[in-house]
This record gives sequence, structure tokens and C-alpha cells, in this order.
Amino acid sequence: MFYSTRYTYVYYNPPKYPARRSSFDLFLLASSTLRIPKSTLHTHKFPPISISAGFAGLYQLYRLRALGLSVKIFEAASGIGGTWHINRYPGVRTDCEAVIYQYDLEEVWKDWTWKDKYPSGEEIQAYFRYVDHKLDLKRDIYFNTRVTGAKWDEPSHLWNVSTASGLFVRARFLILCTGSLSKPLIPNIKDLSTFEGRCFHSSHWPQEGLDLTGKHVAVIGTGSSGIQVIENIASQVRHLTVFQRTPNLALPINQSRFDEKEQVKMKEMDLYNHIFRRLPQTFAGFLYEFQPIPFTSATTEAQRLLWESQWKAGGFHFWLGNYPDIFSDETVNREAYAFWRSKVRARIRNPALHEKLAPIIPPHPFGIKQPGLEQGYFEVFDRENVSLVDVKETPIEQVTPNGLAVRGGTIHTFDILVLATGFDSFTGAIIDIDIRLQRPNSTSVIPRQSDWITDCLKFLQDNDYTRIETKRDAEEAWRYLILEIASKRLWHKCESSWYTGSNLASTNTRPVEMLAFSGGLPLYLEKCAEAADNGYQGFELS
Ligand code: NA7
Repeated sequence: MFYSTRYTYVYYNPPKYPARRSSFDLFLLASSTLRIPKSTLHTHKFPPISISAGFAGLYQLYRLRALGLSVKIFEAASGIGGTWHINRYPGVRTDCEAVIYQYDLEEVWKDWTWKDKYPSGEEIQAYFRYVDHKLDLKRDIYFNTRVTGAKWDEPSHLWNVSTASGLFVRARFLILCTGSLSKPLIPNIKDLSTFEGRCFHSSHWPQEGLDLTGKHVAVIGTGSSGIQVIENIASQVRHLTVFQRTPNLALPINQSRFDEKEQVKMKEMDLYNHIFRRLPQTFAGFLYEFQPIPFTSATTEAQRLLWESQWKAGGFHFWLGNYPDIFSDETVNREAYAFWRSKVRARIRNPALHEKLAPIIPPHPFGIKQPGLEQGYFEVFDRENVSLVDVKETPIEQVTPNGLAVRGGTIHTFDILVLATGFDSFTGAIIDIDIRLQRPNSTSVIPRQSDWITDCLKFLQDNDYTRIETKRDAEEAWRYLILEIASKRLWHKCESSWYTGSNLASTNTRPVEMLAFSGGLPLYLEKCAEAADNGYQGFELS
């Protein structure tokens, strides 16, 4: 599920936003109710503050500690793990293989054994508890501490950080590890608040669990979270109504156990170190790469055999291991889509559902939206207790006390309404704390970014700098690079996507354009290294 996007994201300040006034000493992680008395803070000599104890925040804490700094993390939630602490919906699971979804620190990986090839949320929570045990992280984390404001004070070159509980902290460095998909997107549906049953966003599934036996449940949204919820609850509920806007061009996950003996052997053969060094060399930070030749240069036989083997391998192989021109050539993309469609249709018994779930005309080019990974998702719709409502055909008009009214007058009734409607991506959580900056995401790249940040911080300290800020022209140049790379692919052929912020079209005024760096991990890392090697070119230091 979350944070497994294999692209490297780099965010920029879109031109419509006012120029950033407050500089920042560095990046940050953050949130909440600081309980450190002011006097203690001062004795820490303005420790770097990091917001959020997720995958990135924890690694950043570890790296900065190694630099000899006293670091604190403010975390809004009550425990570590970030999105994995928060997301508790049934079926929550990572969408990349366990072997790459972990820290590349030998002291951590050498004694850890995964159970599943694609770990569940529960297994990842156990992993974070283990990481904390190994690295002793919690002692520097303030939980239940939501950061609400961060203002740069130019005379002192310090951040003034305020929290929801009214506390106030001063910090030299502020590092935002707030996640790309952490602020829920609540749809703008009329009378949503009048629903009398239980209603929550998928990321706010009740932490204590929910007994769905005998319940009528509705799910709005068929993204990665939606499909995991749907395939996991269909057999428990009395009736499930799925409101679909866009069919998910989901791929089979091909889940299996991750054999313990195999992991031991891989460690003995020193494969883990090879794996971690390999990841940033690949376009998407996976262990596989796009094909070295375009689709149009391969024989029909080679094309077909490759796709069959990728389908069998499961996961994102058919996406991120495919021919590179599926992302740039619509004709080629149609071929890939037709292959996907034939595989999916063969699994759906009711022919009336074929056009809804795997239409003849693709809803968007295959792969320009992250496909979900499924296990039995399409079969769910053949169940007698499941109905599918196409909200493009019959748009939702309003919520009623016991259901949803759609165009034409039909009212769908249920006890529980799950909003699997996605997130205000990338900058959502940051804007909430009234600051803006750039930040990519992907477990393969996070350690490399943290290393970059750590090196940068060391550079600042060694050279007595207390402030670093991107130059406006460097931000613009970066933005144009992102747009130029994106323009060569088919990203714009998608009506609603969190890659571009078009999924927020109905709820805010954010400009819609590519927000992600889609030039691949090696190029992204090269650009980062280049800036650092050239004395932090593109940054103002003082
Ligand atoms: P996504 O992938 O953004 O999916 C959100 C889903 O909710 C998607 O199917 C949307 O349809 C649908 N949606 C959003 N608003 C509405 C309204 N108003 N009416 C009907 N349907 C709506 O979020 P997820 O949480 O599933 O996954 C996020 C990432 O987490 C994922 O890519 C993985 O990296 C893990 P749309 O497709 O926009 O038409």
C-alpha cells in the first residue's frame, strides 16, 4: 500500500504560491505537542527537529545522531511507523517486496526475518518495533505532538516551532518527514456530515478494529487502499457496495511466504549489500529495470513471452519491468492495456462487469497511475453480496442519514461508509503546518536523501552557516526539468492522479501539473550530488 511508489518525487514551489519568506536552516520532520520544558530545550542548544517518526524520520534521526547532534522528533501519532502506525484497515499491505522495504543498515537487517514477500501492515509495525529496539530511537521522539507552525526568525537564524498544545520550541534545523500521502482527501460530497452510521477515511480505520459481521458497508474509491479494503472485507460483510469512479488497472501481487532459509542464505552470500547498492541504480528503485529495448524493437513472440512471465512474477513487474515506450507511445500502451484487459476479463464471470472493471477503451493509459496490487480483487465483484456503482454513470448527489443518493434517484443504504478516497499528495501535510519545501519519497531513495541532508548539515556546521535556502531561479529550473521530463510521457492523459494533484481538482485550487520527478532514481541522485559537489549550487548560504 503506502509509500512504495517507485518514482523519485521532488517537489517544488509552484509559481502560484507566494515566494517562501522564511528561509530554513534545513529540512525537518515534525508534529505536535512538545512536552519539553523550555529550559531543557535551551540546554539542547537548539537541537535539529524532525517531524514524523515514519520510515524517513527514523532514518534521519539515526543519521543525525551519528553526526553527534542532539535530535528530536515530533510525531503527531502515538507510536512509530508513520503511515504504518496510522493505517489499520483490513488488508493493509506494502506493494513492494520485503527485501527492499527495509533499512539498508546491517545492524538492522542482519537479525531481522520477514514472513511474507509483501509484508502486511502488522508485520511492518513489528519491524518498526524491532528497529526501535535495535537503534534505541524512541528516547528522542515526542509522540502525540502535532506541529502546527514553523516560522523562520531571520535575526537569530532559528526556527520557531509551535505545536497544537501551545508549546513553542526553537530549533536550528527543521527536517520535514511528513510523508507524501499522509493528509487524507475527504471528498466534497453534499451532506457528508449528516450520515448517521460510521464514516471514516481508509487511513482512519478504527485502531481497535471493527466487527463487520452482518453489516452493510459502502466503500468509495478503488485506489490501492480501496482494493485492499474491498478484497478483504467482502466475505465478512452482509453487503458491500463499491462506488467506483475509475477502474483500477490492478496487477496480481502473487503473494507468497518469504522463506527464512532463503533469507539466511542471501545474507551469507552478501546479497543484501548488493541489493541495497543496486536499488538506486535502477530507474524506480526496484530490483528490476525497464527492458533495454523498446516494445517496437522486440519480436511479437518476445513481447508475449515477456508479458506472460511478468504476469506470473506478479507485483509491479508488468509495470516497472515493462518496455519503456509504454509510458511514451500511446499505441504501445494500448497493446499493454489489451494484455492486461484480457487477463482480467478472464477472471470475471459476469460479462456485465467486464466493461465496468476492464473496459474496451482504457480509462487512462496503463501505468501512468500507480496500479494497485491485488489478490482476488476482481473475483469479489462476482459475489452475490457485492454491488458495483459506476459513479461516472450515476454520480453521487448527496449523502443521506443512512446512505448515498445517486443521480436518477436511487438511494444506496448502508451502516458504514469507508472513504478510500486518497490523499492530498506531497505538500498536503506540509501546507498544514504553514511551510513549503521540496521532498521526494520512496523507500529506496529515502536513505540516500537522508544521507544528503546529513552531509549538507555537516557542511553547514563545518563552515559556520546557519541558514540555507533554495534560490528562486534554481527552484524554477528544477520545476522546468520535472515538467520537461514529464512532457515526454503520457502523464497528462489521466483525469485524476495524485502524481499531478488532479485528484484534488474538486476540492482546492492547487495548480495541476506534474509533481513528481519522473526521470528515474539515477538521474535524481546525480542532480542531488551535483548540487552538493558544486558547493550547494542553487542554494543561498549564510
Ligand atoms: P488513491 O490511489 O488516490 O485512490 C483514491 C480513490 O478514490 C480513487 O479510486 C479515486 O477515483 C477515488 N475517489 C476520490 N474522490 C472520489 C469521489 N469524490 N468520488 C468517487 N471516487 C473518488 O488513494 P489510495 O489511498 O487508494 O492509494 C494511495 C497510494 O497509497 C497508492 O498509490 C499507493 O502508493 C499506496 P479516481 O481514480 O481519482 O477517479
